Amino acid sequence: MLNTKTIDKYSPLADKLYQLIDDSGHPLNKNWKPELSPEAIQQAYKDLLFARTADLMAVSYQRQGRMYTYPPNLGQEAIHIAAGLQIKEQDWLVPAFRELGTWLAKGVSLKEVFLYFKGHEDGSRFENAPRVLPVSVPISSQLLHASGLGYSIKYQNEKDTAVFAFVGDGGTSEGDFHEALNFAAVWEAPVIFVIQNNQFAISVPIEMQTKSLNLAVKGIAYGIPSLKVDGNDFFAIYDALRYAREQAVSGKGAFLIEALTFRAGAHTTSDDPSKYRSAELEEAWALKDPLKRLKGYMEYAGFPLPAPEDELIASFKKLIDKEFEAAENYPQYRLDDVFDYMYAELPDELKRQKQNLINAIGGVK
Ligand SMILES: Cc1ncc(C[n+]2csc(CCOP(=O)(O)OP(=O)(O)O)c2C)c(N)n1
Ligand SMILES: [Mg+2]
Repeated sequence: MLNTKTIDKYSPLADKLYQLIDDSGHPLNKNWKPELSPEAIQQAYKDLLFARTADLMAVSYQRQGRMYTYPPNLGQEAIHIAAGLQIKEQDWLVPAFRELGTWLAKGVSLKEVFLYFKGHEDGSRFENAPRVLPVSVPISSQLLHASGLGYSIKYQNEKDTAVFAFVGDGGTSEGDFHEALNFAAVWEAPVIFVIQNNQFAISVPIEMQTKSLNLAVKGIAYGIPSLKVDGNDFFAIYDALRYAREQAVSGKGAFLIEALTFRAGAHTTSDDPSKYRSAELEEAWALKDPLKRLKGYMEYAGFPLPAPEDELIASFKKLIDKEFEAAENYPQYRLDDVFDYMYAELPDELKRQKQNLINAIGGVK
């Protein structure tokens, strides 16, 4: 378990990686015991399996032409489930776009996720998920929002509240990343920056993204305590996020986690990774799959699976199909509704453009 004494052993400046279990799920230190109860670990396994099943089905809906696009989460889900367990109701979730399990834990419905990827504005209007920002498509721009939220939490003296902000490895090359880190550091804002280093930004490999030793050192440069963690090790990432949140809410300010992982699927459903990475690399990372490792630990510790995996998947598929049907049966958006959200009172020029559109499409549709 990380604490103020042990954290020094994992300095990013020495390129240390925080890990608790090996690739087969066995503890690296035989005396280690997880903080979570056997029941909580079984639940985490179910949540991970559910998120994975929903993610695979989303890809399949898109392939059937029923959704415009989708960014697969396959291989990165331990980070999302661990963050879902650490994020509290009063905390803010500032997503990138590839952290489905955390959205679900915060109360976003699959119907809303599917609506978003079907291009519907209401997919960003979460009915039962307070304090979740919508996806901000320009990479890293969400981190500025996160630092602003962190500043406001501090300014308003909100207790026991933090911001969980996600970004990818590619996002660390954007100016917004650096501005957000600097601002959060200077104002000691309670923001937990989670970099999902899945080693690719579409086709750009991490070696072409940065000359830095790792991504966690970028936090050190701004005076933010930072840690590089095995993001496919559910227990390590869970513990790191617990420590990060404790630091943030105790007034110590921002924390940065580089979660090392691998995007096992395509960048989005419009991408073909076989064009830019080898089958050998994919096979090597399949051995570190987070679900496989979590199950490996459960087997090692003698916890049974809550039910046979194929039965769980079959029951999840029914629920997921229902959510997708709800998204498909949702009322169509009006084509002129792009004009509706920016201004309380539409400026004359936009009124003219709106009328032109209505004329062109033959009335409001
Ligand atoms: C400012 C900006 N530039 C380019 C894009 C197009 N784009 C979308 S995702 C992406 C790669 C992001 O890579 P990374 O940050 O590593 O996240 P990952 O997709 O691997 O989760 C790019 C270049 C964008 N959305 N915004
Ligand atoms: Mg990436």
